[in-house]
Amino acid sequence: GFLQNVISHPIFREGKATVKFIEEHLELFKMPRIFDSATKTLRYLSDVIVNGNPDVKFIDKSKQFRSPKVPLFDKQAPYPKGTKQLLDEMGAERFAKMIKDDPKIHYTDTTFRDGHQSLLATRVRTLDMLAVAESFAKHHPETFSMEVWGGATFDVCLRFLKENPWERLQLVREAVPNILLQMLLRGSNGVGYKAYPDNLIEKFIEKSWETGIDVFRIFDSLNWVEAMKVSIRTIRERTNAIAEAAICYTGDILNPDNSKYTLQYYLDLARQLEDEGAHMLAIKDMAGLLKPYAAEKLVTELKKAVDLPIHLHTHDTSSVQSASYLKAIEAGVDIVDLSLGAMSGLTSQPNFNSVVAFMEGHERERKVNLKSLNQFSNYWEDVREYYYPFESGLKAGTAEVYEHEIPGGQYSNLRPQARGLGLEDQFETIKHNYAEANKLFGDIVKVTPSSKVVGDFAMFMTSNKLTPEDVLKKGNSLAFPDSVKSLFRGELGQPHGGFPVNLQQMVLKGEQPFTDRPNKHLEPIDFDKEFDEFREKFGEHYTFLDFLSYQLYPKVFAEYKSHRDVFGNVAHLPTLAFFYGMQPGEEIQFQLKKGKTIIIKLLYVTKPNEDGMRQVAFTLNGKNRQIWVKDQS
Ligand code: 3PY
Ligand code: ZN
Repeated sequence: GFLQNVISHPIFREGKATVKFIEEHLELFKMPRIFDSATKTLRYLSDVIVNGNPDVKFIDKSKQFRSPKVPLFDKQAPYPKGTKQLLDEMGAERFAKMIKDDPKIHYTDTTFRDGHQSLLATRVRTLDMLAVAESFAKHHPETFSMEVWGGATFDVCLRFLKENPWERLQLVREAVPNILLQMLLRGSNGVGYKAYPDNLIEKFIEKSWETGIDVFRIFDSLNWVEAMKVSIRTIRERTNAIAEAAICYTGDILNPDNSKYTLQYYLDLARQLEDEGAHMLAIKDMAGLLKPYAAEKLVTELKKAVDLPIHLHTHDTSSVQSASYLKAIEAGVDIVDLSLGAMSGLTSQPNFNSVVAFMEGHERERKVNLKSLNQFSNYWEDVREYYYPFESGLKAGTAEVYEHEIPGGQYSNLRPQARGLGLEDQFETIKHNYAEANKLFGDIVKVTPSSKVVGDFAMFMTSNKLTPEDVLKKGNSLAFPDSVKSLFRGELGQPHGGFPVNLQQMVLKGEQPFTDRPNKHLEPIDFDKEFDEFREKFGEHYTFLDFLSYQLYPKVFAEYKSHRDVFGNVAHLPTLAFFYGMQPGEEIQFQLKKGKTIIIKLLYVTKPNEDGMRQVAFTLNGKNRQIWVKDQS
C-alpha cells in the first residue's frame, strides 16, 4: 500500500524526509482517488460523530425515523413527453401563447425549492430530491414545471450543505428530462443579496440555462423594473428559455386606505414588464397577503391589461390561500404554484394534493392521479422528519401576517436568526418591529433582499429597545446596520414613491445616494483573466461554474472549498449521517460515485486522550479504518 511505499523509501528510512521529499516524490503519495475520497468521507463522519454538524443546534435523541418509500416506477420505460418537449419544439413565444389558450389549469410543483426554503430553512439535500425525481417525472408528466433552483438554494447549498448547486441542477435535469425546470432569479441581485455587475448576471443566466433551467422567474425586491431589464433581455437574446417577470404583491388592493400599492399600480407594472419582453407574468405573493377577493380582482384586471399567461405564487401563512387560488382560477389564472402535501401549508405553498382534489369536476380541471400524488406526499412526510432541527416552530396559520407582512421564506429563518442574537423570547416584539421598520422605510416591497434589510432593522430596534419615535429622534447619532445604509444608498434600487427623505439623511449622514442602477457603477468582470486567477488560487479542476459560484459568494465559496479539501464531496452521504453522524454498530451504504457503492460501519469511539484526541473506528467495505479527531467540546 501507499504507506509501505513511503516508509520503505531510503530517504524516509534515513529520517531525511521533509516537505521537499513529498514534493519531489509525489508518485509515492498518489492514492487511488476512490480510496482518497472514502478516507475524506470517514474524516467527515468522524468529525460529525465527535463534534456534531455545526449547522445542527440541537439533537433530539428520542427521534424515530421511518424509511421513506419512493413510489414505484419503471426504470427501463422511456419518460413520457411533457412541457419540456413542447417548449423545445415550439420556442418560448408560441409555447406561452399555447399556455394562455389552454383552458385547463396548470400546476407548478415547488417542493424542491420554495417548499423547503419556506418550511425547512432551505436545507433539503440533493440526494433526497434525486431519490424521487425520476419517479415523479414518470408519474406526473402533466406538471407544468418544477421549481428546483435559485432563491436561497444556491447560497444554502454552498454555505450549509457543502454541496455544489450546479451539480444539483445537472442531476435534477438528468432525472427530469420531460418537465420544465424553473428557478427564482432576484433580477440584478442574481441569487444573492446585493447588486452584481451586469455581465455577471448575463453569464449566470446563460450558464443556468445551459445547465438545465427552462423558466426564469425574475423579480426585483422593490418592484423596480429598471433592475429587471438586463435579465429579461438576456433570457430573450441568449437562451430559448421563458422569461417570466414577476410583480411582487404587497399590501391589499381591496383596502380603501391603501393609496400606495393599488390595483392601478400593479396593472402599470405588468404592462411595463410586457413591454420589456416578458413571455409570462408572475404574481409573486411572497408573504401570502393576496386574499381571495383581491386575487379575483387582480387576476381579472391583469387578464385585460396584458396578453401574457399569468402564473400565481403564494404562501399559505394565513392558511386561507387555497381559497385565493380557487378565486384566481375562476378569474382565469393560467398556472398556480403548489407544494406536495407534506411539504405544503403555513409558510410554504398551498397543498398540491388538496387543490387537485378540490378541482375534480371543475370545468378547468387538469387530470392528475391523486393516489400517486399522495404517495409522493408520503415520501416527503418521512423525509421531512430528517430535517426537524430546521422546522420554524409555526404550528398554525396566522392572520398576523397581514400586519407584519413577513415573506414565507424569511419567516422560517427569522426565529433561528433571533435565537442567534439571543432574542428568541422577544419574537413577538421582532414581528411587531418588522412592521414598524417597514413603516419607517416608507412601506416598501419586502422580499429578498429588501426583506432582509427590514428584518435586520427589526432586530436592531429590538436589541436596542428602540421605538420608531426613538429612531427618528436619535437617528443622527445612531449607527445603522450596514444593510440599512446600503438600502438607503440606493444599492438595492429605488422604491416606489422614493425613500423617506428625513430618515435617509439620518442614515447616510451626508453621503450621496445613487438614484440610478447600482449595477451601472460596478466594473464588468474580465472573465478570461479572473477565471485564470481563480484556477490558480483554487486548483485546475475547478470549473467555470465554480468560478461563477465564487463570483457570487467569494467567502462562502472559499469555505466550501476548504471543507471539500478536507472532507471530500459530502453530498453522497445519507441525510441522517450527514446531520447527526452514526451510532456504534450502525451501518450505512451509499454511492460514493456512480456505480461505486461503499458500506461503512461505525465500531466504536474512544474517550479523549490527554491531547483531547478521540479515535473513531469503522469498517469500510469490511476493512478496519481508524480516524483520530480532536474533541472540540
Ligand atoms: C427568494 O428570493 O429566495 C424568495 O423566495 C423570495 O420570495
Ligand atoms: Zn415564495
